[in-house]
Amino acid sequence: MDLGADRRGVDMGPSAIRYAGVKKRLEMIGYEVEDKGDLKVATRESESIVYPNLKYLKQIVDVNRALAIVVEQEVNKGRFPLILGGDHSIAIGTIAGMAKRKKDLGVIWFDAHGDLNTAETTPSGNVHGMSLAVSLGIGHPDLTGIGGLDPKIKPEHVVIIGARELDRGEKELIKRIGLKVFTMHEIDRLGMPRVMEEALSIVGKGTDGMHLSLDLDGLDPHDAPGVGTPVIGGITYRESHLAMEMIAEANILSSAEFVEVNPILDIQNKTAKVAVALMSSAFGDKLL
Ligand code: Z70
Ligand code: MN
Ligand code: MN
Ligand code: MN
Repeated sequence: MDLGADRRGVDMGPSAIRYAGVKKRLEMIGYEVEDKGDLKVATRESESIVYPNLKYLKQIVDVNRALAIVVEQEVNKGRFPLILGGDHSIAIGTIAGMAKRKKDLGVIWFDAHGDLNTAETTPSGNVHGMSLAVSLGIGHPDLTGIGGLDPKIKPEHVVIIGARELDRGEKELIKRIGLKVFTMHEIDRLGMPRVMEEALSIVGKGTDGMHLSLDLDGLDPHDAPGVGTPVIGGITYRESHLAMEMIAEANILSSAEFVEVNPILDIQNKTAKVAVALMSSAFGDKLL
């Protein structure tokens, strides 16, 4: 889906990730992989914007309702949901589906952005900049109501890693609800090993599972050029791998999504290949 973002092309992200060999790579580590195919998403050209501060609200709600249902179904079968994006608005459906089974879901939100806007604070009207707020129960009721009325996650179980472009309203919300954010400043200062130790201790405390929501723009554009909103000064390829390896070691991951891969802006599918490499580390692949 790309209805949650301005730049076109992230709707092709899942194809690029498949083409980069995600299924083979996960099978090589020893997993049984079933590709459920794509969700049905409205075509932008056949739709129109009704609310400029919540662009394509209805279409995004429809996709996320369907996603929440399939995620819940797969978890009920004992499977691990791995979601490929697509713009980051799909986190709303993933987390809503997981919340049906996990009352205290921990979340690592790996991103250059906070995705903590609402219709009132958004500078763009793009729902991909609102998905974490929505999952916390803050936002338009059509979005926060997907998969039930209660907030899907609690602020004390969430960490953001890699933030370097937060809007004013997002900063205010972070302070108001006491959200833990490891900005690039903390990563520079403490180093990725300490950041991940602290992050994993937060998302592992009083929780019954953990979701990884990884926006490829959390990485530096040098390593991940194929994203809709590149922001310089990001997490390196090596630091990201270490983060994924530490997640694998913690052994608490219960779902994951890799989003915002934009093949139109990419260089020879590099960003999709990076996504696949990071997935293999998160799923326990070792160098030796
Ligand atoms: C900005 C907004 C955003 C991703 C850009 C940008 C949000 N804060 N999220 N790319 N993944 O429009 O709300
Ligand atoms: Mn994002
Ligand atoms: Mn982002
Ligand atoms: Mn708890």
